[in-house]
Amino acid sequence: MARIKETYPVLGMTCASCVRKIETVLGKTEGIIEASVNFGSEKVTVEYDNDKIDLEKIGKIIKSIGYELIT
Ligand SMILES: [Cu+2]
Repeated sequence: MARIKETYPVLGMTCASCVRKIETVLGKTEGIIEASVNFGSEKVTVEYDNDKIDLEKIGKIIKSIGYELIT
């Protein structure tokens, strides 16, 4: 298990339900240990197992629900 914890900007959020949506979707994703979004700073902190998922895949998931992860 290769745990990585990083923070990246995320674009496209307009309200608190955007925050919940991103946290919920990431939280249900295999390999993601914890995800928390800060609406004020427009950033997501994600802790994941790099053996199961990588940053590119996380970015694609975020994109699929309408937001953009800046890495
Ligand atoms: Cu919203």
